[in-house]
Amino acid sequence: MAGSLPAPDAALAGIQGSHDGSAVRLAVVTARWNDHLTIRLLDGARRGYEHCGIRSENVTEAWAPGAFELPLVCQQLAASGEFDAVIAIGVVIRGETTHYDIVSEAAAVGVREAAALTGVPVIFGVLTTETEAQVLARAGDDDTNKGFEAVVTAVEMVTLLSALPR
Ligand code: DLZ
Repeated sequence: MAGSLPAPDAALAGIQGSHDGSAVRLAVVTARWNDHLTIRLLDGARRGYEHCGIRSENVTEAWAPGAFELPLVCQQLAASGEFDAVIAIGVVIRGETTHYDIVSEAAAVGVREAAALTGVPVIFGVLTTETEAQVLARAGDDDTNKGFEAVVTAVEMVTLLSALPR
């Protein structure tokens, strides 16, 4: 069973972000590998823009060849100064070779490094699974779609960082 993203909770003490994306500028980079599946995550992300009130003129979408290439594209967009957050969307499914481990680790480490190097949230919307069925269970038409969750997470990170001391 796929877990789902908990919302900010007013009962929790301490600084939290919000899901108000009305002032958030977002870049979303999607991998073309497994594009019959990544398009489902991108559809979820597009519903996420609406859910968070992100203005269409504040969204830029781009495509990368595969998950391995996502970090560099995200890093360049993050460093541009034009976006408050960047999202990497991809699907890596285990096959018969070690490629899965190499591609999924490169994507995860690279996305983390892109955020650390630029100070801009770079959200990991990459599914790494054993089967296509596991992807489909996380790429449906509801709020548990991992593309949708990636957008909500991006907005929460942007609003959280702006609420914290610099
Ligand atoms: C080569 C490869 C393989 C085997 N599997 C995937 C995958 O499941 N998901 C994905 O996004 N990309 C895959 N790729 C492509 C690599 O990400 C990369 O595009 C190529 O190795 C070229 O650098």
